[in-house]
Amino acid sequence: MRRLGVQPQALGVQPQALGVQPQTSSSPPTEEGSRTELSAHTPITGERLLTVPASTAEDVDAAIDRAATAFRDWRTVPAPARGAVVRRLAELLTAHKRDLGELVTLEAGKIPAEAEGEVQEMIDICEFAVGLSRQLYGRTMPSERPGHRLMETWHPLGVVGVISAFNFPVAVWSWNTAVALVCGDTVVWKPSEQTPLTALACHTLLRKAAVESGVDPEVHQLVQGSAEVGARLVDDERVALVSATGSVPMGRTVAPRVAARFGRCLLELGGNNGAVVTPSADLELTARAVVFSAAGTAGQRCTTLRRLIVHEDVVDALVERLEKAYRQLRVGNPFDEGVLVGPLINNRAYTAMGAALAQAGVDGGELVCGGERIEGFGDEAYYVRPAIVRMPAQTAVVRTETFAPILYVLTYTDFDTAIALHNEVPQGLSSAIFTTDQRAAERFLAASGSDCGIANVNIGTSGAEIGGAFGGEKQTGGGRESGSDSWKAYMRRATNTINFSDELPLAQGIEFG
Ligand code: UN1
Repeated sequence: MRRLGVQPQALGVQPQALGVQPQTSSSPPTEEGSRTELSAHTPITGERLLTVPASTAEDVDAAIDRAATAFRDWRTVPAPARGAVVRRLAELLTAHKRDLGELVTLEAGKIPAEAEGEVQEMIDICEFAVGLSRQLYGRTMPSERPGHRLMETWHPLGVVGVISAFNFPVAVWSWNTAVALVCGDTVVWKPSEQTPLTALACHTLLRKAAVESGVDPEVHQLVQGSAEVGARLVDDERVALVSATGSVPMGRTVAPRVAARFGRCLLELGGNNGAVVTPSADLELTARAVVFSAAGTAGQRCTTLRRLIVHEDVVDALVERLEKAYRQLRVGNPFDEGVLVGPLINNRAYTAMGAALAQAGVDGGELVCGGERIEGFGDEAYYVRPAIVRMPAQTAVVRTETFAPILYVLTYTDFDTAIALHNEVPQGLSSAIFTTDQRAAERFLAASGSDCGIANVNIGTSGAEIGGAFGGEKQTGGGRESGSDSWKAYMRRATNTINFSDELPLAQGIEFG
């Protein structure tokens, strides 16, 4: 069993082994003002771990400049050769899986099994991207003109700005970066302020992979700091694509600013994921899936299950099972054996959870279990018992994403009402149905069913594999990352018409002169 000390080293976590060079004093002030520091904290105890320099405006500008310069050569490297650096990255991630997982636990507070799962997700997307590097297919279409060929080619886009969130501090970065690199783009990464060490470790491993593969390491840049640092990526014309993961309010700021300069945006914003449970559902399987999706990661996934819409015939039986399982969940220091739920990221998350539960009570909700803080980890460490609340209606608080482990249970009598309730939220990321009735499953997946980017059958809303496209509709922002053909967002398409005849026929049969 590993217990947390003040320093990550006390855990056996070796940031230096991963290339993380902590700073103990401020770097010198720059022309644009004094350099500020970014403190890495752990939500496990609320203690400060290490300090890293925050990027100044000048640093961000220089990073974008280096990425833009590196792009000029990188775009001409054959895609399979670009894949070599991603393949090497996968090897390094595999070699450092445990260390990286521990850093993720330390900074994001998720349990080691989930933290290592996140590192595995990085390895998986790297493997996907290596394969993709030989499959950036364009189409050939029949031309309407004799002696002509019509085709599409895909080209690298340029510099991709990646803005990522604390809760998946490494996987979401890798979805973007592995794919962007094989597509021939260069990357400037602005990670969450909460996870600077994890970011430094990944950045260092990628640059090492680049050097070992004979590639210019400037293809990847890291900038650290507050939202202001991200805003510089958003506003800079040299950044062709801004891929941002975070809250809906963040997306509302990013999208119009990128659009104003005709840049591209890929948004993965909030979710308020629901699951419908029909009378035919296997309740044992359903309960297990619900507990992982709703309470796992302390409810801090964008794919966390937040709304359970259950048929009136089975609602009592299911809630009873869930309550029993919730009461057995061990909440505590994620490094401790048997713990399944770690801390909330910070005081803000804790306060938001309390406010949501209070409002749910005002709305007539009945607390089944959970919601209480568990003391004894430090004043600045926020551990809560995951909560289940039975709601009489889908009130505003249920329609709002609260990034904490609250599961609202709603009841339905007819299937159309269940679908309507399910879709009656502004977000559209992930969804699920638990049923053994094929008709119900198909109706949920049909055009008039779930309106989300992810719709599952007999699987929870969280824990997607990298092979599929990941993202959602409505306020979730519409972007797709990770597998399938998401790579197209990282490239530009050219349509080419080639005339190999000695005539010059015009399209649409036009005669000109
Ligand atoms: C996120 O919470 O931003 O599907 C990403 C999942 C993970 C990714 C979550 N593979 O839950």
